[in-house]
Amino acid sequence: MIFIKEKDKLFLYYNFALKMLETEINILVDEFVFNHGYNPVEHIKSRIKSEKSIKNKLKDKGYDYTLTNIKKYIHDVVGIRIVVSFLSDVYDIVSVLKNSQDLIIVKQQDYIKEPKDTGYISYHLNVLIPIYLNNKTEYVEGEIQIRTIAMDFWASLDHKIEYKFSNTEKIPLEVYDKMYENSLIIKELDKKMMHLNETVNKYDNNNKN
Ligand code: 0O2
Repeated sequence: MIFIKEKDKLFLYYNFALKMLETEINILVDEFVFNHGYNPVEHIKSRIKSEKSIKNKLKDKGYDYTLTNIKKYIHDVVGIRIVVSFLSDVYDIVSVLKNSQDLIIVKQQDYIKEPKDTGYISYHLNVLIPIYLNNKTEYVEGEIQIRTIAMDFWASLDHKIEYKFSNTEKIPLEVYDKMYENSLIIKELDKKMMHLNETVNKYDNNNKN
């Protein structure tokens, strides 16, 4: 009974943190659009990690499903994904988030400079989000993933492939290798599209002068 009550409270706080983070990000992006006259964001997706997914992740890490372990070892119960157009937009958004007066950055992982062994490319920021309660402020951890549409395309399909194989079944090496190869194409494509965008911007500036 106590576990359920405490668990409800924990998830209530996670929900508050998600709302806070969504608002913070929307304001920061709107300010960026106002200052630069350009919106780098394609779409933003947010979620609270399901209990099933939390249980599985704790199990994979070798921990029991307890509230202490959720708080200690699961850093992405609160998760937001910001999908942007171009590679340079990722770093613009990262810099905007780092300048936030409310969020405290606790960890950053640049999987663009150093992709995961699977080929996964993305930028991750782990932050502490303040939630303003009746008589106190609590800080709740959340993960922000920032990636281009191309990286998102790869990661979404990778996720689908992963789900096709159960926990006991390993992804066949040939599938794994192909996905890794495809991630290299994604990386190259992102660079090409960014350079194309820079060329297009030059035309735009020439026409204005
Ligand atoms: P889901 O269902 O997307 O939430 P850490 O404890 O932080 O050291 P963790 O949590 O593995 O270890 O951290 P990391 O590296 O930040 O990865 C967390 C999330 O990144 C994953 O959450 C995925 O969303 C994404 N990710 C990481 N590697 C891959 C990959 O190879 N392919 C895909 N498609 N996504 C990846 P979850 O909980 O695994 O999944």
